[in-house]
Amino acid sequence: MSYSEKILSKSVDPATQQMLEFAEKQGLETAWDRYEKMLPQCGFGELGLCCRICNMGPCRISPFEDTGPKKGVCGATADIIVARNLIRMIAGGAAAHSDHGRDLAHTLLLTAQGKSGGYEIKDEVKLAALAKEYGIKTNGRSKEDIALDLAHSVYAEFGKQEGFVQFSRRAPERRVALWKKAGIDPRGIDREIVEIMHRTHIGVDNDPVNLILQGLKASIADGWGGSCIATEISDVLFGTPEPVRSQANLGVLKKDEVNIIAHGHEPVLSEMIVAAARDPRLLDKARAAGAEGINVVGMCCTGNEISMRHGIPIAGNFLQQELAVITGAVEAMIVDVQCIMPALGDLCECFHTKFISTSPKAKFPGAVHMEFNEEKGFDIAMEIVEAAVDNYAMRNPDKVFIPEDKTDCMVGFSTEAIVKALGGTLDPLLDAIKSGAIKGIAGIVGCNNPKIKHDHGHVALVEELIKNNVLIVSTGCNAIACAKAGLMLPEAADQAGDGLKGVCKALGLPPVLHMGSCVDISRILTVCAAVANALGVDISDLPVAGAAPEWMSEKAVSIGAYVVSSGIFTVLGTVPQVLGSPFVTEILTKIANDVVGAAFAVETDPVKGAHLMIAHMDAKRQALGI
Ligand code: MSK
Repeated sequence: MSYSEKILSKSVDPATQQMLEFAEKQGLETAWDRYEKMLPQCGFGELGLCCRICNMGPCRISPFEDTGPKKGVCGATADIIVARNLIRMIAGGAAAHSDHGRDLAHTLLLTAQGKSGGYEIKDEVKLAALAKEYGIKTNGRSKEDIALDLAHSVYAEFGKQEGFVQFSRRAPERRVALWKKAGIDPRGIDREIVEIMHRTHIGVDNDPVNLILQGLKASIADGWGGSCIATEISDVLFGTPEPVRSQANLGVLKKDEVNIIAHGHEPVLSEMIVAAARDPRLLDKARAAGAEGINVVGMCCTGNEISMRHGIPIAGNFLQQELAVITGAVEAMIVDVQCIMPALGDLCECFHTKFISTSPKAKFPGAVHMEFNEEKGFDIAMEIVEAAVDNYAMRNPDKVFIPEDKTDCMVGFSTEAIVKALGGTLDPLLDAIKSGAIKGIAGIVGCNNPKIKHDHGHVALVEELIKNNVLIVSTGCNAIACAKAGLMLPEAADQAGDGLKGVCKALGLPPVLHMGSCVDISRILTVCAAVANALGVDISDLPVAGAAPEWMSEKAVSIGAYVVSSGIFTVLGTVPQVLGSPFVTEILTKIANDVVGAAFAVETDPVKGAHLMIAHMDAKRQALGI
């Protein structure tokens, strides 16, 4: 493979290609290089057949029929080991999303008590709507009093021992009845996650079906619980997103400004960074240092959060975090939690970039720790931004290389914004689906993964779907890939099939709607529930499908599990570590249909994946008689 072929094989994104070439010339290592050094990856691990749960192991089950051990020291078979490993991934993902939700609940509580530093209740309409869902009185009460009750109620969801998670009741009644029948209606968020850890301990649950059912239960607690709380409370505190113009890709970094990247997930930190960067004193200080201003940009889901609410540009998705540092133009990489590579520490040392960790839950080698807390949110954000401004003088212009690529996009399609764009009701969308102008709706989400050409899985899948009149709702790193590819502009409707193009042109909408960060997949669930309720059917009856073309994280495993548990057929573009158990594979790809009315498929070719989704939508349309 020639040098340029090698670079082109790694990413479809021109900015990424340029930066990879630049990095290689400088001798700087990236995730792609480390991935290559890992090859061949452990075959037992790839199949999910390695068990490290107790110290009699590690045990490895032979995948070959005739040779090698078929049971671990305790007697656990491949089916048990694969199922345990899988649901431990769900526990990790559900815990991450839900702890994000808990942090938002905490911020709401402090704000209601008047103890938070710089936060306020921005969306009183949503506050009242959520209060109504929880049966909290609103008449004649201050927003702080209502928020206090709401904060206590959502906080209680985590530690509940009995009953159900309130937002799960947004699902159609038939779906809830099905969850109850299957024993997977979650009682409390933390309880279901803890129960996974208990059941997967040596010598507890050794029935793969029973294990996977608990995995689904915890995932529902994530999607309809922890993630939903994160989304809804973020909207109350920071405003429910509305369509706004933004830009995406590394070209949003500016040569003559103090560049600050906010990377991670929770808007509690990034909202304050955005506010602090607008402070006149810091702006003056930046100018005094020779910069023309302070340029805050986002990365990964933090990028999605601040872009949706403020139009702040997004520098890139997961695999671009190191490339952003390699531009040599970043004064501070400010991180909180999730999807932050520990490799950033060593890399930042090659440049002047300050790598600033802020969460007591997430410390990194080589990072300066400036601990954030909500009581002093704005003040701490001011200190962090000031550290970035002070660092501008340390930039070496000879090391700066910023690719020019950046693409305009329209982001901010919360559920409320979509309904507003449709004229206040879902009817135009339902009519377009019934008439066939829109064949169906696809939720495309998830990460990047060096196992697949960067952004190719995302963009090729989405392009094929819109060509076939499938409306896309997108979050996470897929949303960033689509934004960079120009698919989040109303003009992108020209790439869609005639039916979808007509709908988009009539409403001024892009064919790919940016619905937010990973936790905002809860918005997609809410839209699906609303459409199903409007049609009087279950979510599994709708012509909808999901996909995670380049997924890699445990959060993505939990997302896939709750999307399927909600009745949505889901295509995975990278292979999950389950193939060591044909039985578990069959549960996930076939038997799940009998339990939750949906299942997974694995297809590494994104165009073929799109056609699996289209065939599924066609079958659902036929069953509905539309
Ligand atoms: S950031 S979980 S790499 S989508 Fe939410 Fe992207 Fe996946 Fe992280």
